[in-house]
Amino acid sequence: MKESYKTTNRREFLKTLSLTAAALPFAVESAAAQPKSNAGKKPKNVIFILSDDHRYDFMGFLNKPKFLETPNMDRLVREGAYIKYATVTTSLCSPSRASILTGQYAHKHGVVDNNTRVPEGTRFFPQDLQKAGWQTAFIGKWHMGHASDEPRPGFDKWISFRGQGVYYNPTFNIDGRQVKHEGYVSDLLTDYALDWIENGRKRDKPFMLYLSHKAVHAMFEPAKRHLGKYQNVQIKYPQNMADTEENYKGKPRWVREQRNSWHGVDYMYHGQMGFDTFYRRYCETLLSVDDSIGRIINYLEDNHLAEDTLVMYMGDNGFVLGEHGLIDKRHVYEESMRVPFLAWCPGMIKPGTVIEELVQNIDIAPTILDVAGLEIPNRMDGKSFLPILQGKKIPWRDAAFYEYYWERNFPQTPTTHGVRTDRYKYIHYHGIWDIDELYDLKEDSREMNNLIDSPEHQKLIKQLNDRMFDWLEKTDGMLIPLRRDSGTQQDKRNPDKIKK
Ligand SMILES: [Ca+2]
Repeated sequence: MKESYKTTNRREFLKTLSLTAAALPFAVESAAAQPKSNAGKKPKNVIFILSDDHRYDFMGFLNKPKFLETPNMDRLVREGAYIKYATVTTSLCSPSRASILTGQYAHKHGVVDNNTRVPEGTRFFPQDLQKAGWQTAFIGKWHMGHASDEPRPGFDKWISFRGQGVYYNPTFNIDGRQVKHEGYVSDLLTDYALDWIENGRKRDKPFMLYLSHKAVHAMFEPAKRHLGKYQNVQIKYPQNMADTEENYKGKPRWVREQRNSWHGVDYMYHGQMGFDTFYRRYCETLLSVDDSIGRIINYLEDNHLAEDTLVMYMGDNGFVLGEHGLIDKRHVYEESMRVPFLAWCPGMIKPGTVIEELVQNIDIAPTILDVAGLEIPNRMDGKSFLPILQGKKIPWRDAAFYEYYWERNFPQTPTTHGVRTDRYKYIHYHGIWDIDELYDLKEDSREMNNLIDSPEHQKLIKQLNDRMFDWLEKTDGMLIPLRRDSGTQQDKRNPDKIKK
């Protein structure tokens, strides 16, 4: 089953993309038909569009789920680059957002949970851009600390809201003023983004727009025009969702235990939502993000900015929809660690580019600074992938590292360290009496066959463990951070489902 699952997906993917085969990099015979290479050319401007909790494989062109349509994401893939194995260094909103803005691992920037405010003195890459004469705007969800929506350093224009915000009729902090709105948050943020590009910036300077959506975070509320669109679709449950001995053979105990928690399919958000509604609303809510991408790129084309502007679309972390009996993120399984990542710049990126390098969230800041022609500061852990977008081959990391710190108010996921190569993933837990994990992702993309006790993999496990601790030691990651109790307590088990 594992192989046929994989093969089908691959076939579906190729079938979908074959509609645009003329421009595809793996269609060798079409290589001669490519437009003249733009390698080395840099765009003048950058638009970074971030979504919240959008998982890597829920995009129309990947055909999973089959009913989901994301024509604008598909267009970015067709006309730009699909960064296939993009991952985050921590699969949680605030830590990942801080990693994007600083280019640093969570253990360096210190935002290790969703309640920690960014430490004073933290430097964000837009501050460097501003200093270099760029116009910068932050529009949307900041969510590093819940209490404040005040403007942060590095932005000429600031439109944001506190914490998670709301989907309908939000109040925004606009450059320090509280302004009430009527309407749907994704549409309003896109309105403001386009208005700033059109009217808000100084036109003689390059610009960087950071458009940060609330969607598609729980509790999902689609735009009215999308609500109910998928009401009658049949949902295909992941094969590894059922509570069977086979599904949990070789898995750590905490995984099965988490089924009956805020983040499990048996006690979803403490009984607030059933799985089918959850799945449908997630897909419907995502459509407003796709609409937003479409409006942005259409505007750029209509206003002759497309060739000069690099547009990147990314999710802040993945999301699990039933795999292993779980929902949400935090752990290091593929659905949580991987994120959607697309890049579009008709003046620079060859249409249909598929990038297989292990790009991570910490690479965004260095890449944007590279576009601006700035040196990458030593404080950043990431690396610019601008040359890769330009079609060049450069030395790149052969392993992506991962960390997640246990949270008192979400105690169901343990502190986790991980390392993912192009083939293997090693997972090492801390502070829990349980087993570690090793997966061969080429043979077992759903991470069901734990090889941690396999005799022929012991040498590899030792190597990956050494590499992981070398990484932690070299980057000052050997201390586990302790934070004061904070946040609401999503820490219950459903008493009806506890086995006596
Ligand atoms: Ca998130």
